[in-house]
Amino acid sequence: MKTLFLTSEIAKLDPTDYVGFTFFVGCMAMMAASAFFFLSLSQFDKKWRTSVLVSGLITFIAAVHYFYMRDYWTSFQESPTFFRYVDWVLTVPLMCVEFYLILKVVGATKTLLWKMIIFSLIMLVTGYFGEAVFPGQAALWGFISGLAYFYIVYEIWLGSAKKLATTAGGDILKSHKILCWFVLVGWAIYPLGYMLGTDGWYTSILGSGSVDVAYNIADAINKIGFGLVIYALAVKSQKA
Ligand SMILES: *C/C=C(C)/C=C/C=C(C)/C=C/C1=C(C)CCCC1(C)C
Repeated sequence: MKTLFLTSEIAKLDPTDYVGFTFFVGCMAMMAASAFFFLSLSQFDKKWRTSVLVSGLITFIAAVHYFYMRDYWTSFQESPTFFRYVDWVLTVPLMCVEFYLILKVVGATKTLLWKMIIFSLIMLVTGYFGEAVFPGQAALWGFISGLAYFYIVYEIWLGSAKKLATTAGGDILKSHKILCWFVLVGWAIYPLGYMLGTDGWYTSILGSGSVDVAYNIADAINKIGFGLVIYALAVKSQKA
């Protein structure tokens, strides 16, 4: 008869592993933010509850992925690229939904929503091709991904989303502007991280693994910060 050995292993985190440390902090930050958004839900009326709920879903989905990514990193000391992109494919479209939800009162259409979702998916799928499937052509795929990214930036800064926000005015316009800055500056950290992880740009300067530090910092800023802007808008609008 075969003897079965059950070994339970937990990967050790080396105290000098600063990349692993950012995965740990990312886990905790995403969990804490989710608890904050979810537990605040009962203070909002129906209209704002959905927006704050989506903020919580974004950080919650990220928290679960960060659990897997932290484990993957501590076990293999390798970028968890697959989990990373699954996380983004789920959370970035939800951020597009946030733009749509706050602009719905002034007539945002589903067409606008779908346009943003489709371009964000093009951005992420082509980015994945460059990072994981065809790393030899990282520059080409990164360029295509960048075009889709700029389309999203255009749409919210100058396109129809901007026009709707102007019509809405007041707190909605103010919050829309802050979210626009998140997409222009906060999201720009990702292509910089992509270049850190791709040979030929500047891998030699910071070493591999720095791509994950860049992505982890960017996720904390963009997912939690973005959610807090929505939360603050909900609090203000409800008071008015
Ligand atoms: C919560 C996750 C977010 C907000 C992720 C955003 C990701 C990006 C904006 C990624 C952009 C990329 C480029 C613009 C070019 C290179 C490839 C990517 C996918 C890293």
